[in-house]
Amino acid sequence: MNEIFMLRALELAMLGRGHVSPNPMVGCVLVYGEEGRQRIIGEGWHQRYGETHAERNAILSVRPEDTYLLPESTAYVTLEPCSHYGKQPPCADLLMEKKIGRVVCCNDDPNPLVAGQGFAKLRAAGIAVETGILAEKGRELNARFFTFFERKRPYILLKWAETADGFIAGEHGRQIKISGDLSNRLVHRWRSEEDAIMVGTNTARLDNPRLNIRLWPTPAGKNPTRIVIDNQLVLDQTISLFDGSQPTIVYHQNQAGKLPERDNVIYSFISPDAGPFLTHLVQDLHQRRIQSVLVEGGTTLLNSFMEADLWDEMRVFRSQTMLGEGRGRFADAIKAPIVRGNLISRQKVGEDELTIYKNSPGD
Ligand code: AOF
Ligand code: ZN
Repeated sequence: MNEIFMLRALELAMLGRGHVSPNPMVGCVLVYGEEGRQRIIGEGWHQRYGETHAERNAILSVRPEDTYLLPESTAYVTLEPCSHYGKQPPCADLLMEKKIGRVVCCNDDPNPLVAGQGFAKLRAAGIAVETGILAEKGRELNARFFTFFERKRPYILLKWAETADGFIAGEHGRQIKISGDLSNRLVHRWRSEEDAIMVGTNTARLDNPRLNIRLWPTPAGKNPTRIVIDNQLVLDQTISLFDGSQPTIVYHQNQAGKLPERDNVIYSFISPDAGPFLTHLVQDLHQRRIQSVLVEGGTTLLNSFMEADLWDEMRVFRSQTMLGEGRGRFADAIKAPIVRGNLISRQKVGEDELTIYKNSPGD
């Protein structure tokens, strides 16, 4: 067993980022021969939601004159081969049909449609299976997919930009330019990688955001679903979020509210008597099969996610600009949330500093 091949499979899997959700990113490398004189005879990855899986793409890439080598080859797959008929036929069956010699994986598939049955099928066919290789890397790669199935909620990323003196907005929430152009472009890239983007009522009203990916246009880039919380249904119907250009979900608690009919806008009621609002909201997102949410503010919403301990990752831009230290006419400026979690990375993005933190259960 050679970890270098699994690293290669992980690298291939990543090529699917932003294109395969709600499926996982999966890579597969087919390696022929004994330790010391191995060679790759096929490679593939899951490229697009609904299309062929990694294993099939790897098998398809093998040159016809090499296919006889498969029984003496190992398939390095980042995730347990599937055992069910979904949009694609089962990969476990394909590997059996091709008489692959051995299968090595990072992780078991948490999807209940598979969950161990892929490995069981392979073993029953006499194929040697090893799992748990570079398991942490595999889980990190598909953190959204694993969180969705294991915690029954989307992976939650909190993002904001703050001034050097710790403000997120001007007086009474007035929008101020904080992060630079490069950071803003990076945020649009992040949006293209997540299933949904969320803002609270004040941000929707004061900033009138479009929450699209206009600064990261890629042919395949999909605009995420927009989510806004409008508890009492007070938002003006002319704001950009209601322009029908992207699917938009409005969460509210106003039973008596009259819901406007709008293209591409769904209203979802959460009963004020139901218990913790955010817990219900993330459960509802789970039911809608949304695997990840980028929460873009404002402070109240970001803080509520932190207080409910419903978050997985924090991405914070700190600019070099100073707002004025909360004095004088800035006395009513809005303080940025306090960061918490484990420091993962810190880097420069243009003139800004980007710091990423992750939440780890129990700390
Ligand atoms: C694999 N290899 O490359 C992927 C797998 O609807 P389908 O047929 O595309 O199946 C989707 C499910 O299959 C997905 O939820 C996950 O459990 C598994 N994805 N499995 O063997 C792959 N993408
Ligand atoms: Zn499959």
